[in-house]
Amino acid sequence: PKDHLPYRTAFHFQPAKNWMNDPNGPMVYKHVYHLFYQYNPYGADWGNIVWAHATSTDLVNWIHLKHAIYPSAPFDINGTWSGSASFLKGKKPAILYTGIDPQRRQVQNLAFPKTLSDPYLIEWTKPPQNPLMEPINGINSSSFRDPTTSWQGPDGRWRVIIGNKRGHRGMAVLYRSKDFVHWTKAKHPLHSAKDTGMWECPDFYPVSVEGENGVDTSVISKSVKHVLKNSLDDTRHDYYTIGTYYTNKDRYIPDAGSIDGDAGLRYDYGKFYASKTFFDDVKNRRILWGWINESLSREDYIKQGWSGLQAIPRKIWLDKSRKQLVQWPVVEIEKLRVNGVHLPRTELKEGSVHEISGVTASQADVEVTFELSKMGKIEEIDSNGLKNPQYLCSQKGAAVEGSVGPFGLLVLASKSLEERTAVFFRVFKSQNKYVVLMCSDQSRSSLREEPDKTTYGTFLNVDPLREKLSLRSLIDHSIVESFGGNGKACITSRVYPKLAIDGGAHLYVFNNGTSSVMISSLSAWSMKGAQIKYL
Ligand code: DQQ
Repeated sequence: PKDHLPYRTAFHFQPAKNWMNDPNGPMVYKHVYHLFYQYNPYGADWGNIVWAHATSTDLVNWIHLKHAIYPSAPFDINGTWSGSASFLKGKKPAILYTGIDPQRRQVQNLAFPKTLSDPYLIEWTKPPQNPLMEPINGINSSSFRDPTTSWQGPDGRWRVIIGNKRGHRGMAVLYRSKDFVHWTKAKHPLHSAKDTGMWECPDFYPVSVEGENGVDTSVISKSVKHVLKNSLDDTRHDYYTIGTYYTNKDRYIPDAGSIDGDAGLRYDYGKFYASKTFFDDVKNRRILWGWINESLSREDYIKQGWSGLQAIPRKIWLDKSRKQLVQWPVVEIEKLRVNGVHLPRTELKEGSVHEISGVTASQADVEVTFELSKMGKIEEIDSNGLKNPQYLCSQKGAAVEGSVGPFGLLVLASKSLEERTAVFFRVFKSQNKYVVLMCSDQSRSSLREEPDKTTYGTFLNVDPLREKLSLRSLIDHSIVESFGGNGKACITSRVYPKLAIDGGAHLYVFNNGTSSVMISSLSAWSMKGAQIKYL
């Protein structure tokens, strides 16, 4: 019951209480989806980390099982940190994870399911050969963690990368193995980049150059490109590049224009960290899980007794341009939709705010598409303005009138709009080209002073004259996950309203620009809660 806890979510993945961070070892085994996660059994702050475990048959409703991996031997006695699952011959799952040893060194360990016939994989064992990889030969023992899903090269040998840094150079250290137990460090990392700091939770996988289907992690062919994602400890965001994996040299090289580090592309321009993908061979798609932390002080989340949730799992694939990825909430989440409200084609006049009634605004899914056929005068920006979209969004928030935009949604809004989170677009012109800015403005999300209300933003690679501008927001009490341009840009925010909770929450579509815009379609649904069971 969430009566005394208005910020608990209804359809996002979260444990009953306490601290949760990184998603670990996601996989599908015998048609059952598994999610493990970094968890503190004793409190709502980080510490005492074990691998908690839950399973699902639809990625929506979950059964929480007992902890799968926890400190039990010298090689992990001080913590069982992040890692990934791989499938060995005969579809046998194997987990590589980081253990913290008695000297507090980071080492890599292996765990196997005890009973392969059990689709829930409840019991795990650790082979006596652990640790399999140790921080020796110049590897810094406090920057050596988070093994990826392994892949097999054309020679049949296994490869895995481990996050690392040397000085301030971020690195993906490469290891190879014939039997998954004995691992040898390769001379060169798979990839590295200067001035990026520690690479946490790397993820390396192929994406098909055509269509939205996913491919298995070991697939190497002319019809795939590769993605390397790193979670940068320095900025706490997940960045990725798109490039080519050269198997002859075991090197990954980002495409020209695909930049390493914090000038590069992000999965999400709000909160989203330590993410990990897996290949779902049941539905032939690649799915992305990511951790979303609180925007509260440590004191406040300890007080509320829980901290952190997982984003709705997203299907992820390569955009037609081959220059960026596209993400979309897994289709299964749509089965929670009830009582749909559909707006006919409507002109959204300058300065208008239109309430979308009939949905539970604190727990909703909204999709809206705008058309900008007649654009009048457009705000100009120079190349400086193009450098920092988040800053631009904070300067030109929803309350700042523009010409084309701001227009979009006011979510988790109170009746008189003292509280609202604004997710919107604003169109600019720069050197005779249209530029679409997408923002999530939390500055007025709560009358409470304490939560962090930073505004987020990014540019959206859509031509607003030729294409419609679409926005989808998944709203779940204290989280808003927004997808612009059919998933070309994602922004996730955490908000803690005082008035706009439960029945006090409202949903609006607004236009604070001097040009009118056309809503070509708008649909909103109330969302049922997911079913969560505890074994
Ligand atoms: N969280 C884990 C580490 C990882 C970090 C520890 C990223 O393995 O580097 O809980 O959030």
